[in-house]
Amino acid sequence: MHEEFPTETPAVVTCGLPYANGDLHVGHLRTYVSGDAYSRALERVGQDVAFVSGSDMHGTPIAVNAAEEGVDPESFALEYHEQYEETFPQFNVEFDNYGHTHDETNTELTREFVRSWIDGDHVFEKEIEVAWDSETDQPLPDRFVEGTCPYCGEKARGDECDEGCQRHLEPGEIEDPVSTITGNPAEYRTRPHRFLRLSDFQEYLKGFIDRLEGTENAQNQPREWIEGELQDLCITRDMDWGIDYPGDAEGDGGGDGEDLVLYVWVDAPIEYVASTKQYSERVGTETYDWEAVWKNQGTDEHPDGGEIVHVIGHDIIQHHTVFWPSMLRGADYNEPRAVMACGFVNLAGEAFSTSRNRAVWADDYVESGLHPDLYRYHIVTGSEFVADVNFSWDGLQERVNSELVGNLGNFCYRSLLFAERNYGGTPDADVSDEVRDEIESAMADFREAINDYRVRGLGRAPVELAKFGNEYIQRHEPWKLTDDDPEQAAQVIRDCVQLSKAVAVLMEPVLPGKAEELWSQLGEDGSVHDAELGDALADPVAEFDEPSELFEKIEDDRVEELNEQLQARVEAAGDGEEDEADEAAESDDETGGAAADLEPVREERIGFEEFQDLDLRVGEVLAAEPIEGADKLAKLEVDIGVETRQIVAGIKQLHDLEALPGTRIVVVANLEKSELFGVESDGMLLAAGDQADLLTTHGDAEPGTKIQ
Ligand code: B3M
Ligand code: ZN
Repeated sequence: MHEEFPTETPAVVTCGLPYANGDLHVGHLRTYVSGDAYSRALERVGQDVAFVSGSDMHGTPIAVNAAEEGVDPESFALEYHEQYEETFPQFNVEFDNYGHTHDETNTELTREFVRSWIDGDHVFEKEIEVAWDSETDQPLPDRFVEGTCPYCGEKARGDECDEGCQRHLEPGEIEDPVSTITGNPAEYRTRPHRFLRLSDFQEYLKGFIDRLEGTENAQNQPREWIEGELQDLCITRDMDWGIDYPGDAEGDGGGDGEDLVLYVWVDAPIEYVASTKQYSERVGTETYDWEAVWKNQGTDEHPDGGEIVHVIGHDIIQHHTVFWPSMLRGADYNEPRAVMACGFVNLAGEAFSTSRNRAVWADDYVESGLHPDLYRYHIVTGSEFVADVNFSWDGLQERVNSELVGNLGNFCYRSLLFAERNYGGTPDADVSDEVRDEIESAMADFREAINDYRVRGLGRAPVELAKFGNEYIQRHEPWKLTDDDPEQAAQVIRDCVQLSKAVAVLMEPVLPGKAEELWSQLGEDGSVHDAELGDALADPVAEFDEPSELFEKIEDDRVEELNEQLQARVEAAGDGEEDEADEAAESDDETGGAAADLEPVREERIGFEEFQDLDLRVGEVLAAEPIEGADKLAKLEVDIGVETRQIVAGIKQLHDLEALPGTRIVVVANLEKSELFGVESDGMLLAAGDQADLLTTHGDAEPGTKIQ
């Protein structure tokens, strides 16, 4: 449906806005580094692109934390906002604009959006029951109340089921509500509120979700919500802190309370637009026109509008694929082209715990003196973007030492050193066909990673090319050729310099600082940030100076020290009770931050006989369909060689069911039959983790083959 990148129209890449309510840790930074890398990659292929975000200043996440510290929410949030502005560049995350939701641009634009919805008759007033603390006599919006999720039964916050099904909850929906202010059971009181009628957009959303690109989770998870009954979205809250509900042309102030502000999820995504607008205003609309990107029908020059790509954590998919497109549509703005939703980050195999100080804070990393690109590489290539990823100092060391020092850095250094010593730079010879083909194929991989929204692929491309380079040098042993066959030696080294140049261009998105160093070692003028992908094959500079090593090995004692530092801090924070408030502050809003625990391996061992009791078989999915009414379940027909089985599995939202037939899976064939949602399940498929990564076979074992 969409044209491949690069397109003629301008693009914008946005990152989920961090709530300005606490220090950032290396878990939070995943989305920002990934968004930064993706937007740099788009630039490399010649796409006109802006990269924007901003701090999320409103809502109860800020109000709760500010109240706790006894400061007003505005100065509280501004302080963190300023801190974030300093932190991002320390990780080479270079936004074209980084604003915040409380500034004038966003306040104005938000009001315009809401007025458009009112004018379009998409807003209505309704009296609803809201949670109330009778002791302090105040309303309890969102995080001021906790209770049980009515959909999955897990513990939930007032507006989100953060520990369970991740659904957004409307005011009044949470069960067994308890005030987080006093700990008392909350009461309900009737209050007038404003709603955006989402059902107006239901038909539109059905089409939208089919057009949407990005990661599979963002396309699959919302399908069911969009196809089911769409609940209207309450867009006001009984609070002081936020953007005032603007009312309509008749001067309707909204509700009967002066304290009615817009729900934080109204003004937060609008900051994507506001931040782009600020960028345009700064550089001039001839350079970058925000309206060409965002406004429906774009401009004369770009009648279809631009390419909008949102990079987020997977806990806020619903907001970006159901609410946000409706909000845009209702105000006559363009829809997102893609939503890229990443998994969480674990810390050394366990969840981050900010309350127990079990976190590597952004500042810790900066103070470690390790280059920011090393973190970027570790986090971007540590797993597929959609999956959870692990950060650990040991993991970082291992990846850096083997892949960056041992492979990429080593290849470039030995190539350029040999070239400089023997030829004073690039030898006079042509690139061989083999090397040209290899570089072209790396460029193709890079383009493919962009168009498939696979950020990891962007990090892998230069490393794979360097790996080829090392093999190529080993195979040709140019040091033996300089005397015997000088022409051949020059040819090989010419190839290696070309490969190094290509590596520099390809590594720029994920390793931008190091790419710049390599670029200058190659004697290139200007910045690699202005290079195009095609420069990978352009002639290298004839003369350059003696190179230095790009990367330094991380020594064991350094890692030990960093681990000890983390350990000492966790111990200092004590195992004591986590205080409630910290818990509320925790995992906030991580845009890809907090995570599920990795369970320790079970101590108790089983005998081989016990393992043999399991009849595990290779199966092939013949058909897969959703089970109506069930949130997560799908019904599969699976060929297990000896027969066809019907298996029920909780993968409905996690996989594109239509794409499953033909997939090899692993089935527990002798599990007792069971009934799920009234459907018989005869066997179980094996899958890893909460994203249900399906186990499959590496070779071509036939259905029915026993697994041993
Ligand atoms: N501030 C943080 C979160 O829920 C929230 C994101 C807003 S993006 C428009 O992850
Ligand atoms: Zn739930």
